[in-house]
Amino acid sequence: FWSTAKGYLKRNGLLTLSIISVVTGCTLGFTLRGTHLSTQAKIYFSFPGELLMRMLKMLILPLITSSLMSGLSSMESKACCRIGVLTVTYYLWTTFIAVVVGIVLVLIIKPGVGTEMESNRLGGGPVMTSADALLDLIRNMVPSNLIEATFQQYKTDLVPILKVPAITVLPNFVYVIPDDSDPKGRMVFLELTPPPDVTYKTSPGSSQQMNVLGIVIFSATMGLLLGRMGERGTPLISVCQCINECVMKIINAAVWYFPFGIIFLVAGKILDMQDPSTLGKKLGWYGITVLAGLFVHGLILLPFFFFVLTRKNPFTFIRGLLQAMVIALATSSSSATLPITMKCLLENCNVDRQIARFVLPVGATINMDGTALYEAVAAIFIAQVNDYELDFGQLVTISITATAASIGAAGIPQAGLVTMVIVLTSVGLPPDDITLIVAIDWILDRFRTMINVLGDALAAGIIAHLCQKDFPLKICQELTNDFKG
Ligand code: DAS
Repeated sequence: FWSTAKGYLKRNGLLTLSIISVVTGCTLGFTLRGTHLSTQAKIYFSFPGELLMRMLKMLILPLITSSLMSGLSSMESKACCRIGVLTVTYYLWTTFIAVVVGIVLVLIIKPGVGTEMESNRLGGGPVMTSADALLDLIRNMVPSNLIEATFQQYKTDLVPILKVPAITVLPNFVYVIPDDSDPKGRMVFLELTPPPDVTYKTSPGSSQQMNVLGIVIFSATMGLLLGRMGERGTPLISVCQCINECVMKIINAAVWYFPFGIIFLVAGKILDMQDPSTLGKKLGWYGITVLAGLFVHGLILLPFFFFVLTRKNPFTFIRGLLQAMVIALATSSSSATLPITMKCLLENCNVDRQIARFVLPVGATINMDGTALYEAVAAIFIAQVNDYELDFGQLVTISITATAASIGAAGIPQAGLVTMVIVLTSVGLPPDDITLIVAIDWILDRFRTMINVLGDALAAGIIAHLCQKDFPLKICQELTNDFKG
C-alpha cells in the first residue's frame, strides 16, 4: 500500500494538494464571509495569496524572453515562419469557433430577455471607445521601454496599500466600495482622477499587456535575428538557454508553495465577493450560458480537434495539464499561469521543447478562446437586457470584434471585462453597461482563464505533432522535413 501511495503522491501529489487547497480556500472564504474582518485584517489574510501572484508574475519576463530567444534562435528561419503561420492560423480559427459557440448558446438560452433587472449603471467616467481600445492594443505591441514597462504594472499594486478593494475597469482607477445605505447593496463606483502621466486613454493592465505582448514580439524578433548571426550569436543564445533552465528549476521549487498560497488567494477573493443575493436571477442564467459555452468549447470541441489532428487521446493530454488549470482557476491569470503551463507541457505531456517555447508564450498573449466566447455572450446578454434587437450583421460584427478583443486582452485578472468595450461600442451598446455583469465576473473569469490555458496547451500539442508527423498539408510536410533536418 505504502509503495503505491508513494508512487501516487510522487506523480500527483502537487495536483492533489492544489485541488484540496482550492476547496479549502472556498470553505474558508465562505466561512469567514459572515465575520466582518477589518480591511487591515483582510490585507494580512490575503498576503500569502499576494505572494503567490508575485512569484508567478516575477517569472513571466525571464521565462518568455529566454524561451522565445533560445527556442527560435535554434530553429531555421523558414521553419520559424512556417510554425508561426500554422500557430496563428490555428489560434484565430479556434478563437472564432469559440465565439460562434457562445453566440449560438446565448441566442438559444436568451438569459437577458424579459429582464426587469434595474440596470445598476452608474455614471462611470470617460469610458474607452473601441477606437481607443484598438489603438491601445497596437500601442501595447511596441513597449517604449521594456524594463520600465515591467515595473509599471506594479504601480497598480499600490492600491491595496490604500486599503480599499479596487477593480481597474475604466481607464482610471475605480474604487468599488459596498454602499451599505443602498437596500440593493449596490456598489458605489468612486472614480479617481487619472495619474498625471497618463496623456492618453489606456486600458487598465496595459502595462502588463505591454509586458507580455511587447516582450513576445521583441523576444521572437531577437530569437530570429540571433539564429541568423551564426557563431556571433552563440554566447547570447547560451545565456538564454541557461536562464531558461534556471527559471524552470525555480518553478519546480516554487510550486510547492502554491497550495498554501492558493488557499488564501481563493479565500481572499471570496471575502471580497459581492453578496450573492444581489445577483439577479437573469445574471445567474447568464453565468450558466457562459459556463456551458466554455464546457462545450473547452472539453468537447478542442479535444475533438486534438484527436482529429493527432489521433491521440486528448483527455490523457489534458490530465497532464490539470496542475496548470488549477493554478489558472486560482489566479485567473493565464500570464501568471504560463510558467506552470510550460512545466506541465514539458514534463507531463512531453511536448517538444522548441515548439512549447514558441507556441505557448504567443498563445498566452493572443489566444484566449474563453475570453472571446465570454465577450460575445456578455455583449448579446447586455443587448437582451436593454431589449435591443441585434441583426445578423451586428452578430457578425460581434464575432469579429470579440475575436479581436480577446487578442488584445492581457493575461491578467478581469482583462476580458475591459476589452469588452470594443465589442459593446461596435454594435452601439453603452460601454458602461459592463457594470451589469461585474458582480459575477470574478467567478466567470476563473473558468474562462482555465479554457484560455487549455486552448494554448492543446495548440502546442497539436503543432508539435504536426511538425513531426507526416500530415497531408504542404506546410506540415515542409515542417516535418525541417524538423527531420
Ligand atoms: N483573466 C484573463 C486571463 O488571464 C482572461 C479574461 O479576463 O478574460 O486569461
